[in-house]
Amino acid sequence: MQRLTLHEDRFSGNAYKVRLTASLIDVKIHESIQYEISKGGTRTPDFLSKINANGRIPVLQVGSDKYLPESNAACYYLATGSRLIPSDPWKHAQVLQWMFFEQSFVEPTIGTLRYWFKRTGEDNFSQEQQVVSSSKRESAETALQVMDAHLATRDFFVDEEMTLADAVLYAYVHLAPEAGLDLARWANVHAWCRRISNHSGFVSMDYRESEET
Ligand SMILES: N[C@@H](CCC(=O)N[C@@H](CS)C(=O)NCC(=O)O)C(=O)O
Repeated sequence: MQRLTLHEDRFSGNAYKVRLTASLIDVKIHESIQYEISKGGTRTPDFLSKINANGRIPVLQVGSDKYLPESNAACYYLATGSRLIPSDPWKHAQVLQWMFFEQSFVEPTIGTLRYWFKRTGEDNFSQEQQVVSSSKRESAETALQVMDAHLATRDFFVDEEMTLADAVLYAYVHLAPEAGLDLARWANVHAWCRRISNHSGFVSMDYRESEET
Protein backbone atom coordinates (compact mmCIF):
# COMPACT_ATOMS: atom_id res chain seq x y z
CA MET A 1 0.00 0.00 0.00
CA GLN A 2 1.15 3.53 -0.76
CA ARG A 3 2.07 6.02 1.96
CA LEU A 4 -1.04 6.98 3.97
CA THR A 5 -1.61 10.39 5.52
CA LEU A 6 -4.69 11.15 7.58
CA HIS A 7 -5.90 14.75 7.62
CA GLU A 8 -7.86 14.87 10.86
CA ASP A 9 -8.79 16.40 14.18
CA ARG A 10 -8.37 14.08 17.16
CA PHE A 11 -11.75 15.23 18.48
CA SER A 12 -13.52 13.88 15.39
CA GLY A 13 -15.36 10.55 15.61
CA ASN A 14 -15.25 10.35 11.82
CA ALA A 15 -11.45 10.51 11.93
CA TYR A 16 -11.38 7.93 14.72
CA LYS A 17 -13.33 5.57 12.46
CA VAL A 18 -10.49 5.60 9.95
CA ARG A 19 -7.83 5.03 12.60
CA LEU A 20 -9.87 2.21 14.18
CA THR A 21 -10.33 0.48 10.81
CA ALA A 22 -6.62 0.73 10.04
CA SER A 23 -5.70 -0.65 13.45
CA LEU A 24 -8.11 -3.60 13.20
CA ILE A 25 -6.43 -4.78 10.01
CA ASP A 26 -2.93 -3.74 11.01
CA VAL A 27 -2.53 -1.08 8.34
CA LYS A 28 -0.12 1.70 9.21
CA ILE A 29 -1.14 5.32 8.83
CA HIS A 30 2.22 6.92 8.29
CA GLU A 31 1.36 10.51 9.06
CA SER A 32 -1.36 12.46 10.82
CA ILE A 33 -1.97 16.10 9.96
CA GLN A 34 -4.11 17.85 12.56
CA TYR A 35 -6.62 20.64 11.93
CA GLU A 36 -8.63 22.56 14.50
CA ILE A 37 -12.12 22.32 13.07
CA SER A 38 -13.55 24.66 15.71
CA LYS A 39 -11.18 27.35 14.45
CA GLY A 40 -12.00 26.94 10.77
CA GLY A 41 -8.85 24.92 10.07
CA THR A 42 -10.53 23.06 7.22
CA ARG A 43 -11.94 26.16 5.57
CA THR A 44 -8.71 27.80 4.45
CA PRO A 45 -8.24 28.44 0.71
CA ASP A 46 -5.35 25.99 0.70
CA PHE A 47 -7.37 23.19 2.31
CA LEU A 48 -10.38 23.80 0.04
CA SER A 49 -8.34 23.86 -3.14
CA LYS A 50 -6.03 20.97 -2.35
CA ILE A 51 -7.45 18.61 0.31
CA ASN A 52 -11.25 18.72 0.22
CA ALA A 53 -13.44 21.26 -1.56
CA ASN A 54 -16.16 20.36 0.96
CA GLY A 55 -14.08 21.79 3.83
CA ARG A 56 -14.18 18.79 6.12
CA ILE A 57 -11.97 16.15 7.66
CA PRO A 58 -11.20 13.28 7.73
CA VAL A 59 -9.45 13.02 4.41
CA LEU A 60 -7.27 10.02 3.67
CA GLN A 61 -4.34 10.97 1.48
CA VAL A 62 -2.96 8.08 -0.52
CA GLY A 63 0.51 8.69 -1.85
CA SER A 64 1.34 12.28 -2.70
CA ASP A 65 -1.67 13.41 -4.67
CA LYS A 66 -4.78 11.30 -4.06
CA TYR A 67 -7.25 12.66 -1.49
CA LEU A 68 -10.26 10.68 -0.25
CA PRO A 69 -12.83 12.59 1.85
CA GLU A 70 -15.80 10.91 3.58
CA SER A 71 -14.83 8.71 6.48
CA ASN A 72 -16.73 5.64 5.35
CA ALA A 73 -15.17 5.79 1.88
CA ALA A 74 -11.74 5.96 3.51
CA CYS A 75 -12.58 2.99 5.77
CA TYR A 76 -13.88 1.04 2.79
CA TYR A 77 -10.71 1.75 0.82
CA LEU A 78 -8.51 0.55 3.69
CA ALA A 79 -10.62 -2.54 4.43
CA THR A 80 -11.05 -3.73 0.85
CA GLY A 81 -9.66 -7.25 0.60
CA SER A 82 -9.52 -7.68 4.38
CA ARG A 83 -11.59 -9.83 6.75
CA LEU A 84 -13.64 -6.73 7.64
CA ILE A 85 -15.52 -6.98 4.33
CA PRO A 86 -17.21 -10.34 3.75
CA SER A 87 -16.81 -11.81 0.28
CA ASP A 88 -20.39 -13.09 0.25
CA PRO A 89 -22.35 -10.48 -1.79
CA TRP A 90 -25.34 -10.48 0.55
CA LYS A 91 -23.21 -9.90 3.65
CA HIS A 92 -21.12 -7.36 1.76
CA ALA A 93 -24.31 -5.44 0.92
CA GLN A 94 -25.41 -5.64 4.56
CA VAL A 95 -22.11 -4.08 5.63
CA LEU A 96 -22.88 -1.23 3.23
CA GLN A 97 -26.43 -1.04 4.57
CA TRP A 98 -25.16 -0.34 8.11
CA MET A 99 -22.50 2.06 6.84
CA PHE A 100 -25.20 4.11 5.11
CA PHE A 101 -27.36 3.85 8.23
CA GLU A 102 -24.47 5.26 10.22
CA GLN A 103 -24.14 8.28 7.94
CA SER A 104 -27.89 8.90 7.85
CA PHE A 105 -29.00 8.23 11.41
CA VAL A 106 -26.02 8.02 13.77
CA GLU A 107 -23.40 10.58 12.77
CA PRO A 108 -25.86 13.45 12.13
CA THR A 109 -27.63 12.82 15.46
CA ILE A 110 -25.16 11.53 18.07
CA GLY A 111 -22.18 13.16 16.32
CA THR A 112 -23.73 16.61 16.05
CA LEU A 113 -25.24 16.50 19.55
CA ARG A 114 -21.89 15.51 21.00
CA TYR A 115 -20.16 18.34 19.17
CA TRP A 116 -22.69 20.84 20.49
CA PHE A 117 -22.57 19.47 24.05
CA LYS A 118 -18.78 19.43 24.17
CA ARG A 119 -17.91 22.51 22.13
CA THR A 120 -20.85 24.86 22.71
CA GLY A 121 -22.17 23.55 26.04
CA GLU A 122 -25.88 23.01 26.66
CA ASP A 123 -26.17 26.24 28.67
CA ASN A 124 -24.97 28.26 25.68
CA PHE A 125 -27.23 26.67 23.04
CA SER A 126 -28.83 29.16 20.65
CA GLN A 127 -32.61 29.02 20.31
CA GLU A 128 -32.19 27.06 17.10
CA GLN A 129 -29.83 24.56 18.76
CA GLN A 130 -32.34 24.07 21.58
CA VAL A 131 -35.09 23.19 19.10
CA VAL A 132 -32.94 21.10 16.78
CA SER A 133 -31.18 19.28 19.64
CA SER A 134 -34.41 17.84 20.95
CA SER A 135 -35.35 16.42 17.54
CA LYS A 136 -31.79 15.11 17.07
CA ARG A 137 -32.03 13.49 20.48
CA GLU A 138 -35.26 11.72 19.49
CA SER A 139 -33.71 10.52 16.23
CA ALA A 140 -30.60 9.32 18.08
CA GLU A 141 -32.75 7.37 20.52
CA THR A 142 -34.65 5.77 17.63
CA ALA A 143 -31.36 4.79 15.95
CA LEU A 144 -30.06 3.30 19.20
CA GLN A 145 -33.33 1.38 19.58
CA VAL A 146 -33.02 -0.03 16.05
CA MET A 147 -29.44 -1.13 16.77
CA ASP A 148 -30.37 -2.56 20.15
CA ALA A 149 -33.16 -4.68 18.64
CA HIS A 150 -30.83 -5.88 15.89
CA LEU A 151 -28.19 -6.90 18.42
CA ALA A 152 -30.67 -8.82 20.58
CA THR A 153 -29.92 -12.03 18.68
CA ARG A 154 -26.36 -11.51 17.49
CA ASP A 155 -22.94 -10.38 18.69
CA PHE A 156 -22.03 -8.23 15.66
CA PHE A 157 -24.05 -6.33 13.06
CA VAL A 158 -23.61 -8.55 10.01
CA ASP A 159 -21.54 -11.64 10.54
CA GLU A 160 -20.51 -13.83 13.43
CA GLU A 161 -17.28 -11.86 13.40
CA MET A 162 -16.64 -8.15 13.50
CA THR A 163 -16.97 -6.42 10.11
CA LEU A 164 -16.49 -2.89 8.86
CA ALA A 165 -20.12 -2.19 9.81
CA ASP A 166 -19.23 -2.62 13.50
CA ALA A 167 -16.14 -0.44 13.23
CA VAL A 168 -17.89 2.53 11.63
CA LEU A 169 -20.91 2.32 13.92
CA TYR A 170 -18.77 2.07 17.05
CA ALA A 171 -17.11 5.44 16.49
CA TYR A 172 -20.11 7.61 17.36
CA VAL A 173 -22.19 5.06 19.27
CA HIS A 174 -19.55 4.72 21.99
CA LEU A 175 -19.52 8.53 22.25
CA ALA A 176 -23.28 8.68 22.95
CA PRO A 177 -22.69 9.53 26.66
CA GLU A 178 -20.87 12.69 25.50
CA ALA A 179 -24.08 13.58 23.65
CA GLY A 180 -26.13 13.21 26.83
CA LEU A 181 -27.38 9.69 26.05
CA ASP A 182 -26.95 6.98 28.68
CA LEU A 183 -26.02 3.78 26.86
CA ALA A 184 -27.19 1.67 29.81
CA ARG A 185 -30.70 2.19 28.38
CA TRP A 186 -29.73 0.06 25.39
CA ALA A 187 -28.24 -3.04 27.02
CA ASN A 188 -27.41 -4.90 23.79
CA VAL A 189 -25.65 -1.88 22.32
CA HIS A 190 -23.81 -1.40 25.59
CA ALA A 191 -22.62 -5.04 25.61
CA TRP A 192 -21.62 -4.75 21.92
CA CYS A 193 -19.49 -1.68 22.72
CA ARG A 194 -17.62 -3.68 25.33
CA ARG A 195 -17.18 -6.53 22.83
CA ILE A 196 -15.66 -4.15 20.27
CA SER A 197 -13.34 -2.56 22.79
CA ASN A 198 -12.00 -6.01 23.72
CA HIS A 199 -11.49 -7.07 20.10
CA SER A 200 -7.99 -7.78 18.87
CA GLY A 201 -6.56 -4.82 17.01
CA PHE A 202 -8.87 -2.37 18.79
CA VAL A 203 -7.50 1.10 19.41
CA SER A 204 -9.27 3.61 21.61
CA MET A 205 -10.09 7.14 20.57
CA ASP A 206 -7.11 9.03 21.77
CA TYR A 207 -8.16 12.52 22.73
CA ARG A 208 -8.10 14.11 26.13
CA GLU A 209 -10.39 16.75 27.57
CA SER A 210 -7.32 18.93 28.02
CA GLU A 211 -6.77 18.89 24.26
CA GLU A 212 -10.16 20.44 23.64
CA THR A 213 -10.42 24.10 22.88
N1 LIG B 1 -19.79 12.66 6.08
C1 LIG B 1 -18.50 13.16 6.40
C2 LIG B 1 -18.65 14.22 7.50
C3 LIG B 1 -17.36 15.00 7.72
C4 LIG B 1 -17.52 16.07 8.78
O1 LIG B 1 -18.61 16.60 9.01
N2 LIG B 1 -16.39 16.40 9.40
C5 LIG B 1 -16.37 17.38 10.44
C6 LIG B 1 -15.60 16.85 11.64
S1 LIG B 1 -16.29 15.35 12.26
C7 LIG B 1 -15.64 18.62 9.95
O2 LIG B 1 -14.63 18.51 9.29
N3 LIG B 1 -16.14 19.81 10.28
C8 LIG B 1 -15.44 21.03 9.99
C9 LIG B 1 -16.27 22.05 9.32
O3 LIG B 1 -17.43 21.76 8.98
O4 LIG B 1 -15.74 23.15 9.14
C10 LIG B 1 -17.58 12.02 6.85
O5 LIG B 1 -18.10 10.97 7.24
O6 LIG B 1 -16.35 12.15 6.75
